[in-house]
Amino acid sequence: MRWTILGAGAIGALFASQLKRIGEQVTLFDARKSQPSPLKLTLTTLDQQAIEQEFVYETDLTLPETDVLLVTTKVWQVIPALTPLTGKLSTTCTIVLLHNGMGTTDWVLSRFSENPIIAGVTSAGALKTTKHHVQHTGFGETWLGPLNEQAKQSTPIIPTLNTAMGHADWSDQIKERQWQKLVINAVINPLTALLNEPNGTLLSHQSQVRQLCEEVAPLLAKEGIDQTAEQLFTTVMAVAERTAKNYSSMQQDIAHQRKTEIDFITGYLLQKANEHQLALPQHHELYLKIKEREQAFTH
Ligand code: KPL
Repeated sequence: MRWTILGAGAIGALFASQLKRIGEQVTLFDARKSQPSPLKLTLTTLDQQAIEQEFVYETDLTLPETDVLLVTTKVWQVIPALTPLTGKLSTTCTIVLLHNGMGTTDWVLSRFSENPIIAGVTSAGALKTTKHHVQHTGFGETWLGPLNEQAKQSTPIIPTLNTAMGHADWSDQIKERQWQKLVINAVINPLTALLNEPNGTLLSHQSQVRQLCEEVAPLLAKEGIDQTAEQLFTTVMAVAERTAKNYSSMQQDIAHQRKTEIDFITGYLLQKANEHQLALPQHHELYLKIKEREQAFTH
């Protein structure tokens, strides 16, 4: 299959490298670049092999050579990055949304109404140490679910991703998995960013983690997601433990004075809570604190 990766951050670079490693045709896309030179990238695999590869940039907005467009940008870049492709992208191209946060799907479904659209959630671990090096830091599962009728035919994607990443499968509960990941990110990311600590620090902040899970559980119930506060707490703590030495993406964004994904993580939770007339005061407080930090360097 022919893949184009939109957003060569840690996860995008990992998927690009792992797909190329198994012989897939992989290009990168960045609408802001006109004729960029190929990107040299070294992948360090889970078994510590170093694999050097070179990726060319696709610049034709129809992506004529692409079967699957994998969107791995920061969530706030999704709409600006896809906008130049609207009305141009070949309608046979499958779009896979594999980013943190929620709140982009309605826009993508309406602008690319003829394309197969898939939502994905991955727990694969990746670290981009430089522009030219990505490390596969942890095995993770990748779950995909169709967001429209056309996407139900896109099955060849699964075995290919499964071979490349060690796991990929269809999920008929993709909405539940997206919400679960949203809660993981809404708890781990702002807390670790504000504490300026790796994820494992939350093992000694369990009561705050529990309170945040208890506060958000009624919202998930309103959204039809069958997850108790206790289940959410167990899931969040398991991720914090499994990724104890890793720094969350929001900790890294704040530490490097970059815009964070808070609007599409906690901001999305607050917006949904508002629609259901629920209050999330502790999540709101985290939101305000991150916005305050972010505004200190984005203005
Ligand atoms: O997805 C993550 C992130 O950092 O954005 C977690 C799961 C918290 C791992 O660090």
